[in-house]
Amino acid sequence: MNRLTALSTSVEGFDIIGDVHGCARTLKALLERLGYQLDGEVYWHPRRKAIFVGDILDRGPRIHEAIRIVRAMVENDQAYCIVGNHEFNAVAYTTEVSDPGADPSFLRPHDKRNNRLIHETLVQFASFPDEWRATLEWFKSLPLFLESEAFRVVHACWDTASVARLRAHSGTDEPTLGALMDALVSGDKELTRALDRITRGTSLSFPDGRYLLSRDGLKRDIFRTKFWSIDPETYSDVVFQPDPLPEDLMERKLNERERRKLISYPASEVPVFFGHYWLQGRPRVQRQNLACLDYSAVKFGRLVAYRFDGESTLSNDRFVWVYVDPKPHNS
Ligand SMILES: [Mn+2]
Repeated sequence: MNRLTALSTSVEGFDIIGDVHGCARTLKALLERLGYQLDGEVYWHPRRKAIFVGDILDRGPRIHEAIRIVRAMVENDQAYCIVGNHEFNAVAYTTEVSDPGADPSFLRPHDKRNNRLIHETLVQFASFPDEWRATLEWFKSLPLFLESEAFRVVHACWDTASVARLRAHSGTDEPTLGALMDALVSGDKELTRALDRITRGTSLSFPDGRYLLSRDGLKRDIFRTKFWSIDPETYSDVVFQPDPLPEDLMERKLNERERRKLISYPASEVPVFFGHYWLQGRPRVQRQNLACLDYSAVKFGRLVAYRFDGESTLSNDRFVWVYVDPKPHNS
């Protein structure tokens, strides 16, 4: 029996919380709205536990504080947190892969784009070097996904084959990021792909060598796809990324090879909760067994939770959220 199953029998339910990205003030407001109380440094609830879908850090104004809140809850058994692509990025950015004596090179290259993404996190931890080191170790101790008889939690995409691959490698049902690091450093492609799939989701290449210039000026030759469309036929049925596709590609039909690369989650399986997708608007389930909790908090959207009590059919009534204050420093 894994940790989550053991716990489900002793609590009334779980509050699953989307990508925080350093919006600590909003996180505190959401926890309070959900009935959590502060005892010393730890938020707790008499009958419920919180589950964070990852991406606590980067981008926002209060990254250091957000990590302190979540870590204190996890270490005091009031919450679980899984690894998002940003927790993995931070660990990879600080993990050397070069031979001793050579110029240091890192699992995640220190290029302009990657430097920019982690910059705010490093600035906020600059005065706390020991705590930053401990935080990276804590990230490695986090599970890559959670599963119980009633539900599953993953950052971007529940892909059965990738989950099986990660379990087989670690020899446990609930592998941590730390259990993969040696294999990732030695360049294990299959494992890298499995981790990428569950923390970033699926993507497709643009056809005919075409590419897209994103709003931040980067050239993209792939576009991110969502895993919850049923029988998708065209690119517009599967694209999710914030930059829209060129118009003439939107109605392009998916070919067989592209369809095979996509993943779809069966309607007969237990609910999956995830983050990652920068959704906007009023939170609602994607399907009766799929609920995304990322509503772009750090872009002044909403920080969202789903109050899960074990139901097999998810309901739009179970979402709770806090609007993020549009004044940039109040997030
Ligand atoms: Mn995110």
